[in-house]
Amino acid sequence: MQLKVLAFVLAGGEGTRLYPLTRERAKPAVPFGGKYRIVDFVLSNLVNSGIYSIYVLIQFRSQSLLQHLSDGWQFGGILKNEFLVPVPAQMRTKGKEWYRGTADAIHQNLNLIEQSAPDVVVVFGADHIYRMNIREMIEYHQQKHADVTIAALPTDKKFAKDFGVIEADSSGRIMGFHEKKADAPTMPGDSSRVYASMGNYVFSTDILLKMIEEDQEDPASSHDFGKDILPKVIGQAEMFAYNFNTNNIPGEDPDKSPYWRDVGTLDAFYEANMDIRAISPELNLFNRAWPLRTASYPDPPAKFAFDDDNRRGQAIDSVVSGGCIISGGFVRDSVLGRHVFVHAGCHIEECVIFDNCDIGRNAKLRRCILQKNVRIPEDSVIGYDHEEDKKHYHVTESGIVVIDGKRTPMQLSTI
Ligand code: ADQ
Repeated sequence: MQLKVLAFVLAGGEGTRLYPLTRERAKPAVPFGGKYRIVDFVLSNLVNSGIYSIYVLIQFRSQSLLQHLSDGWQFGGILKNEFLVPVPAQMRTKGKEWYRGTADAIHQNLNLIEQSAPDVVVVFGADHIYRMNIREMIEYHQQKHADVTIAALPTDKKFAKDFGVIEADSSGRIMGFHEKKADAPTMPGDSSRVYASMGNYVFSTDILLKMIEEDQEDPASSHDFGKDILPKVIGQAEMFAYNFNTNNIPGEDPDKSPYWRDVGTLDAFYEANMDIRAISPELNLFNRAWPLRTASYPDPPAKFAFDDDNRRGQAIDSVVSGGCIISGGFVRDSVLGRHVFVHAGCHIEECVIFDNCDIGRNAKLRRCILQKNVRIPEDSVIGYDHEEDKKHYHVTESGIVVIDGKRTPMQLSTI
């Protein structure tokens, strides 16, 4: 395959349903799985697939995301075809507006496509937890002589209202696209499932440019791929669905369905974190042939110690990041970010803990998400009595307690 590929990562989503995790940061910058951020999944998928020409389109509350990209991802500079550049809205529209929708985000950056003249443009969201060999999707796009290829996944029909639903024939040819409609058609021969768009697209460049320009002329359009463009171009372009279940990742069991989660809600976010902690986890981060890349921090390795009363510090079925100290506390079924200190006598069960938290002696925590820099006082009990928890914290429908922390203090130059 000798194709020039340009990637756009749509990282401008507000992520309102993940509030309060998104109060200070865009959804792609939300920490995940200990030391990672959500955006690391799509970026690793691109880089592991050999795609190094990447623009990341950013918008809402982008400082934390920018910091993360500069800490870990801004490679390039030596080879011209290797770059990862964050791009805020360019105000190229007549009204000089922010990105009005996903297609407008591409429109405002058409110059980047024109000046690099790629054969194909891949436009991927930044909001999902998944591993995908994007090279296979591009090969499929070529084999089908497609203009547009959409990654798709058979999904329970009750989720039709949350996704773009694709109608395709047995060859994968797309006959219809229904954005977030509860009554969207189910899959042929399977009335329990719909074929959901993953919001990841491969476009042949000429068609993308034409579609985007035409959409800009439409005063009724909200300039979104799913809402406006894809339903409109059915029949006018060669469109194919790429079945994500056929995707193969080097080093993974080919008989196992690939992992993909939309972590749009706090409960879904929590469950996806839980998927990495077991001894044989649903989402395995230990595949060295397909590493999940992220910023590298100079953290010391995690440490486990006896406390003064000779109690063991231990963590079972858990993920523990660099810089953590478990001193005589017990951690089970949890995901610990960087530099978490678990003091003597603590009992932590089924928790997701972001960086720099400190859990005071003898505290008991169950089914909690702790944001960065949380200090839990000694002897606290959280996650056992939701009526009490609700007085102090955000508690989700399924009973996950979300605890807010303080902002990370920045070290300034002193002169
Ligand atoms: P949604 O889940 O509603 O549907 P959307 O809010 O459009 O997704 O966000 C798609 C991606 O674009 C996300 O990665 C988001 O961060 C980013 N984004 C959103 N607005 C942006 C903007 N103005 N500028 C830059 N980036 C922006 C979409 C599709 C559905 C599909 C689901 C799969 O429309 O058809 O089923 O994704 O989750």
